[in-house]
Amino acid sequence: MAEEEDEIILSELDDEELVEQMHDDLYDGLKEEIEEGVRILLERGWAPYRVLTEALVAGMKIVGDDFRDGILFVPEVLLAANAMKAGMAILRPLLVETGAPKMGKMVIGTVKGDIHDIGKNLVGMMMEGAGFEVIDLGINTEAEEYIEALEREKADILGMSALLTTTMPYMKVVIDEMKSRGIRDDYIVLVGGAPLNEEFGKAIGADAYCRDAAVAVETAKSFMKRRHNMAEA
Ligand code: B1M
Repeated sequence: MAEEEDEIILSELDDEELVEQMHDDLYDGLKEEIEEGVRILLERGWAPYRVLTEALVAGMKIVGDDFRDGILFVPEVLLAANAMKAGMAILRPLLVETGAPKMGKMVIGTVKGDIHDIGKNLVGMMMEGAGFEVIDLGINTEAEEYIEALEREKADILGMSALLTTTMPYMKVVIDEMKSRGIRDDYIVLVGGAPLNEEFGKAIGADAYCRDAAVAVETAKSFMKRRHNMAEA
């Protein structure tokens, strides 16, 4: 009886309480609760992007902070990541729904040695939502795989993601390989991931560092515009 009284009915919470509860549920890796929370917020008229940023990404930030501080460990973080992905899977079709003509094509992947893919997936979704075609190479991507996909797909943009300070230098390996093959300037190279910054992006020879998925979309759009203008001139 006492247990029943303690049970939280997500749909009975107001928006603020529900988002707070979702942060807790994400922290605890409760996949089904996250899926339910996402659905409730959507039913209440929340825009998919708002659900994504306020309920999921903000919740993951708390997980990340406690992981950094040694309060959470890999197994718990994996559960949280799975719950986050389940929420993202509901949002994905809504974010990518677009009748717009294709803006361009992007090849994206997390670099060699790195298995973090939530941020990369999010960027892919948002790019698709903005009308780009996205070829996702997944995690642990080698230079050769990026280059082969760029050429095969006749892509416009290369997107690379890295979440570890030990894997981010690999982005330079990829760009240097493109340079040595004389194809660097054929593509727009965008990089992102939590440990990067603008200075790093410049230092490795990328066209731009993108702080988050929304910035990646805006940056990609503006580079594509420039590209088209140059092609027309
Ligand atoms: Co990892 N991990 N992890 N981890 N993990 C971090 C990155 C860490 C910062 C945690 C910490 O200490 N606070 C730390 C790195 C420290 C460092 O390098 N200085 C760390 C570590 C150490 C590790 C392991 C080494 C732990 C271990 O085994 N001892 C290990 C590494 C494994 C490997 O890759 N070889 C590891 C493993 C894992 C899990 C498997 C448990 C899991 C990943 C699950 C998965 O992705 N499928 C995991 C997670 C979840 C994290 C944290 C908690 C969250 C990352 C995340 O998904 N964030 C992370 C802590 C943190 O980042 N604060 C951490 C949410 C996501 C939406 O944000 O990925 O930043 P983010 O993406 C953003 C932007 O960065 C940007 O846009 C996105 C959306 O706005 N962006 C791009 C990202 N990529 C882009 C590409 C672009 C543009 C923008 O291209 C154009």
